[in-house]
Amino acid sequence: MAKNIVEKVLLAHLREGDYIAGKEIGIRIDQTLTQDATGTMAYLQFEALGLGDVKTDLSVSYVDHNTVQVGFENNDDHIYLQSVAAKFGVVYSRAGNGICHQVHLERFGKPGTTLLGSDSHTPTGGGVGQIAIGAGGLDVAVAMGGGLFYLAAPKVYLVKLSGKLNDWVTAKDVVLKMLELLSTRGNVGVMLEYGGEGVKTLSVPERATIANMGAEMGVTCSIFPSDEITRAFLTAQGREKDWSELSADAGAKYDRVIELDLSSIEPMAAAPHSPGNVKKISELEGMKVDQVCIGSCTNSSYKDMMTVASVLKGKTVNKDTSLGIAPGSRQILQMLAKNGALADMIASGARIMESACGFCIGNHFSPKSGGVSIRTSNRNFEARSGTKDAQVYLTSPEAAAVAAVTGAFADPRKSGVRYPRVAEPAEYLLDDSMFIFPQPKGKNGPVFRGPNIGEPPRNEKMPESLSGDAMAKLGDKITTDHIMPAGARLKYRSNVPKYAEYVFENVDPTFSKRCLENRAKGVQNIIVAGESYGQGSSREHAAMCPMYLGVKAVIAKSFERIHAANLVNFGIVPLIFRNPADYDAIEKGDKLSSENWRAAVAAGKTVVIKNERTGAAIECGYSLSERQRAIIAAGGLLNYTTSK
Ligand code: MIC
Ligand code: SF4
Repeated sequence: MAKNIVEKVLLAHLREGDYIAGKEIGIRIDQTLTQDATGTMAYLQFEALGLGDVKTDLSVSYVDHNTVQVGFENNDDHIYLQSVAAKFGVVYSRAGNGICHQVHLERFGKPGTTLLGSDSHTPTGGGVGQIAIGAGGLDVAVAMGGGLFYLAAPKVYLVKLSGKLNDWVTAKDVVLKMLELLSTRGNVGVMLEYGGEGVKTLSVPERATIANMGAEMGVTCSIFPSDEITRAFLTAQGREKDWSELSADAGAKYDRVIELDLSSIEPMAAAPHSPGNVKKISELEGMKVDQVCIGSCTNSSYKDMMTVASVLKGKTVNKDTSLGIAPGSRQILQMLAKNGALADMIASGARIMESACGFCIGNHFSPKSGGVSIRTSNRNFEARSGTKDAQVYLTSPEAAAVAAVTGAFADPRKSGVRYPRVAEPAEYLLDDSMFIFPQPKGKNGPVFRGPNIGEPPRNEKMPESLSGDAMAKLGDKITTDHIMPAGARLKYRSNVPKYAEYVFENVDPTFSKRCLENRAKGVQNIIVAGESYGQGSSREHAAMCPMYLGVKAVIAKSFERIHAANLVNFGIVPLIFRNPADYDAIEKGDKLSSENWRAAVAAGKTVVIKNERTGAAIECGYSLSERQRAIIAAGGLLNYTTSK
C-alpha cells in the first residue's frame, strides 16, 4: 500500500502496538539529544534507572541553555554532564559549540531516523528528514537505555507547498502562516508532512525553521522529504554518507491536506503573548522598537546571519534600539568571523552574544519595563523574556534587522535595502573539536556532583482516594513557562526543593508556600485549568516540582502532549472535564474529593469528583493508555521502570 513519509519512518521503527491512528505504539529511538537545562535531571534519572551504557546509535549531551554561570551551580551542572557523558558513552557538546538543534542538524541529523530530545524544539530535525520528537527528560533517559518511546500513532496532515517565496519573505513567515491556520491548540497527536513542488525551493535550514515551530502548534513533529537539497546540505557538512532518499509514495493517504502557495505569503509577526497571535508586519509598521534579538534555534543559520550582516553593513543600529545577535553554532560563528560578516555586525553596533539560547530563555537581554522587543525566536509567552510587562514580537531575521536600523517596525520589502540573496555554502566549515567523543571503556573518571545537585525525586504510589484543595484556578493556554519559569531560575534545575519554590511564580506567587503547608498537613493539592494546559516547553520540572509540592491531579479542559506525558511520568493524574462547562463548577480553594479514584483509573472508568462546597458531582475522563495508567498507579515512570 502507498505510504506517506511519516508511515515509512514510523513503521520501520515500530516495535510495539498496532499502527492505528490514536492507538499507542512503541518505537525504537536511534538518536537522543539532551540539553543542560533538562539534561542534568535526565542523566540523574538515567543513573537511577541503572541501565548501564547508552544503547542508542548516538546520544549527544549539549550545553547551550544556561551558560551565564552566575554562581557555582551552573558550571557544576556542566561538569556533571561532561563526566556522566564520558561514563555512559554519550557525546558531549561543550558550552560555546552552539544551540543543540542547530548543531544536531549540522553534524548528526540523518534522514529516515528517529531522534528523541529533552527539548520541545527537537522537531527541528524534521528539516533533514528525521522523525524528531520532543519529550520529558525521563522518557529520553529510558530511550537512552534502549527502552521504547511510546506515542499515539499520529494523524498525518500533508502541507502541500506550491510557488516560491518572494524577496524578503522567509521560512519564518511560512511557519507563522501555518500558526495562523492551525493555531497553538487542538493539534495534539498530529504530525505534519511537508510536500509539493514548493519544497524544492527551500534549503535545509529553511525547512528546519519551519519544522522547529511546529512545536508552537502542538504537533508531535513535522517532517520534510529527503531529496537532492538534503543531499547537498549533508555533502556541504562532509556527511554525504548519511544521506538517503525519503519521499512519499504516489497515492499516499493523509488525514488532511493543507495547500499553501509560498508566493502568496507576506512578512509576518507573532504579537504578544502567543506565537499564534499572528499579524502582517504591514499592520504594525511605525511601532517603535526598543530591542531586537536575533538568533535562537529557529533562526540562527548561516543564511539567517549572512542576510542580517548584509542588511547591517555600513549602517548603525538606531540610537533608541539595542540589537543583540547570537549565531546558532560555533560553525556559523567561525564562518562569519572568517568571511568578514561578523565585522559588519560589530561595526553596526550589534552586541554579539554567545552561540547559545541566552535571550530566548530569558537568561539575559531582558527588555526594559513595558519595552517592545522583536525577536527571531519561537516563543513570546508573557514574562519569558524576563520582563513581565514586555511586549515581545516574533519575526524573521530580515524584518528584525531592518527594525534594528530603523528603530521601528518596517515592512522589509519597502525598506529600500537591496534584498541580500544568500546561497547555501558548498562547504561548511568543519571543526568538531568542541565535541568530546566517548573513550573506550575504562578510561573514564568518576562522576562529578556539585552541592546543588540532588537526587531525582520519586512520587509515592497513587493514593486510594483523592481529597484535597483546588490550589489554583487557571485559564486557557497555560504554558510551562507559567508553571515553571526558566530564565534567572534555571540554575536550580538540579535542585528540585529549591526550584519548586518558584512554581507559578509569575501567576500566583503564594502557590508554592500554600501547597507545602497543605502537604505538611496531609492535604492533597489539585490544579484546575482551561484548555491546552502545558503548552510550550518539554521541561519535566513543570510536573516534577508540582509533584514535590504534593499536587496529585490537574483537572483541565484539555492538555498538550509533552506536558500530559510528563504529568504521567511523575504520577500526577491529568483529568479532563467530560463536560467543559463543569470548569465553572469549581472555584479556587474548593475542597474536592473522589473516593476510589485509584480503582477507577486502574479500571479505565470515569473519575467522579465531588465539590464539597456545592455538592456537585463532576465527571472526569482522561486520555491514558493502559501502560500509562499502570505508571500512574506506581507513582511515576521511575518507580514503574525500576520495579520491572
Ligand atoms: C524552551 O524553549 O522553552 C526550552 C527552554 O528550550 C525548553 C526546555 C527547558 O525548559 O529546558 C523546551 O523547549 O523544551
Ligand atoms: Fe534554546 Fe530558545 Fe530553542 Fe528553547 S527555543 S532550545 S531556549 S533557542
